[in-house]
Amino acid sequence: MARHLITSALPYINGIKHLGNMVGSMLPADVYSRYLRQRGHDVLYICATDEHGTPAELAAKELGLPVDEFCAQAHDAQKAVYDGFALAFDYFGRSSSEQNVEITQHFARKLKENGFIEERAIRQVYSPADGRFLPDRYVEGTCPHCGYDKARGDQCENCTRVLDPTDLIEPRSAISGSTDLEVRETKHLFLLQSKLQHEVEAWVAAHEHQWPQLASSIARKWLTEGLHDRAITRDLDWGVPVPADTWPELAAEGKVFYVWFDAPIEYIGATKEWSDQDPENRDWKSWWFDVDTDVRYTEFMAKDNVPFHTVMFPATELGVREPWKKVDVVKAFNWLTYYGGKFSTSQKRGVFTDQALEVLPADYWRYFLIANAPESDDSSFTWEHFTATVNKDLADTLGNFVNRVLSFSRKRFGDEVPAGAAAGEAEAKLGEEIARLLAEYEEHMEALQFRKAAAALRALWSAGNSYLEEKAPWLEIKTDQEAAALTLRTAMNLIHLYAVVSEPFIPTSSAAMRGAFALEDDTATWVTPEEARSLTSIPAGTPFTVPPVLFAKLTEDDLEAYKERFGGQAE
Ligand code: B3M
Ligand code: ZN
Repeated sequence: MARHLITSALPYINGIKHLGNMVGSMLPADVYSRYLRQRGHDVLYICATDEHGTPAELAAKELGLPVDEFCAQAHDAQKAVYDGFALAFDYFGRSSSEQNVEITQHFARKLKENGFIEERAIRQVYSPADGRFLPDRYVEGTCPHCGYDKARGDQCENCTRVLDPTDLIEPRSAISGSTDLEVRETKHLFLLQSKLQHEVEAWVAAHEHQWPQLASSIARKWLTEGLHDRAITRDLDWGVPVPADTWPELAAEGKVFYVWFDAPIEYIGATKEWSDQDPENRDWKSWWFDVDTDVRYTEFMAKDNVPFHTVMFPATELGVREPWKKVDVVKAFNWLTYYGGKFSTSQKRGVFTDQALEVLPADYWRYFLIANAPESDDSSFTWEHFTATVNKDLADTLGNFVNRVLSFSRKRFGDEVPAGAAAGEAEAKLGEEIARLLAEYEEHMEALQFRKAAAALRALWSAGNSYLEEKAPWLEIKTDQEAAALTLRTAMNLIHLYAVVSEPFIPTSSAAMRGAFALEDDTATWVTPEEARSLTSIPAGTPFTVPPVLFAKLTEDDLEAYKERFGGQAE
């Protein structure tokens, strides 16, 4: 048994996320956490809303709400959707928590003590029309690198490069649209990342062998471009305040830390939020402090977040000169596209997570998204692909198997698992196949290869169908009741095995499958190779019920309705 710390990139507070966000962070983190828990590991899965910065202020402004009120509401709204997706966080915190404020300020003080933070006067975009400085997303314009004309002052959404508002060509205020902008001088704190370049390089070199290629190549690219000193404070009303005991002047001016400075620290902050709810039994530091080899830490994120997690946050943690846990494995994802185009929160294109749940239950989405996760490349969401996958894999291969076996057995043998003949050659062959596929499934899960894991799971479901077709109990029953009973009992054992091993992907349907059998005590959390080979966990005589249809088959009309509602092509 090992201790696994798992985090997924913190979703911004500024709105309900779309399926592309879900598939590249929280969902795979949940699948992996569930899998590890089932395998008996000690798992802590932490996530939170990322509440500071200009996106929050702008979203609150749009709704005419005070930003703290907006964040409280938006946090609850996001949490409700994640509950709907059955995301089993150990804790889902808020980066505006007092715990995060405390730890962020601590980090900043330490960085200063160690010579990695200094005060500098900089020239910043000021908007006379708005009467304020315009940091980050408060400025929009054309990206100097790729020419994208809706680039934001903090990062270009198109080429993912990190920007400074003064880099933008033809800048305009995101508040008023004013192009009458000037540059004024103001003081800010700078994180001297350049001084940490060599240490970060050495750290990346020592760890990247555990990261997928996508993550290490992005980290390498950043290191090659060189780590630059960066302003880590902003002129905003909302954020972690610069501590007055250390920087009285900046604190008096109301400066707060830049959102990307405090957001990763919230992984720690949220763990403390969790711990503070039950301090007798939960020890946040035992997950984060001086635990280099005791805890395995895996982070999940989309590729645009990789530089912050592989280079910048490690630089911060290294500069603090305290033994804070650093990431072991960075699981990064490419983009999920909508009909080959961008899912876009700002342009409201694609399927949002709350809408997805209005259309169909979470398991349909969980399975489809993970089976098509953008791992080695971008992948495209289309309703055609989605409905075809649901029908083939979930409705036909899994759902139909479960229903067919249980209904047929009940009709011919009553409400208990029939005994039948002793297992023969076909069962031995099936058992070998199941054990082999299960080992494959485990291997892919452990390697964080989600598409491959989904394919192995699907192959497990298919193996049951092949067995059933081959044995054809509906024919056997005509000549040999005992033989038919053996086939059904074996198939019912498969159903129970599917319930156990499919749980990380489709927890609700798994519970329904498991619940079909009135076992005296069903404590199975996983399936051993021996159990997979023998398929005898559900003994003859076990009472069972037939659950309602697990997965509805989607029709042409459904498909048309989805396309009508969400748009059936890229814009
Ligand atoms: N909120 C960006 C994003 O949602 C940011 C991640 C923070 S992770 C510490 O993509
Ligand atoms: Zn760009």
